Amino acid sequence: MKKIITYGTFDLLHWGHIRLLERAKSLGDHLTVAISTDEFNLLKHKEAYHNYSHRKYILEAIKYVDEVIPEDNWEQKKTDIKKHDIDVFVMGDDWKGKFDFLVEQCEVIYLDRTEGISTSMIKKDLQV
Ligand code: C2G
Repeated sequence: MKKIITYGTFDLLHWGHIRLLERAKSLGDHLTVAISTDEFNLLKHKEAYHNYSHRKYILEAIKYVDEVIPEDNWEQKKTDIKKHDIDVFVMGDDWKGKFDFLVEQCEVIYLDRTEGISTSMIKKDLQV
């Protein structure tokens, strides 16, 4: 079984996220998503509208997602890849190059980010 992993906050889930998850899953048979915890989001200078447990609940309902685990820190990727026997690490290409150090453990693929949608755009457009 070819196992894929990706990481993110996935707040206010939108079609750009779904397109990423769909393409990530199409690379293998099993997709694990590591969702940033609320505490880790603070380190990322991000404040999610939905808390971790609600973002996890939403992602677990997505047909492309097989498992959701917490992302607590920047350093856990290497151990995650080993622990979950991951074959491919996937991220949107806004992260291009940032995780190339993982190539010693698994394939690293950056997928093109979906233009025209983002969580911050949604928040801005909805501001009254
Ligand atoms: N994404 C995308 N297109 C968009 C928005 C997001 O392809 N229009 C992708 C991002 O490139 C990322 C994933 O969706 O691969 C999740 O995006 P975020 O929730 O913004 O994740 P981020 O804050 O970038 O966290 O350790 C890695 C970090 O946790 C990544």
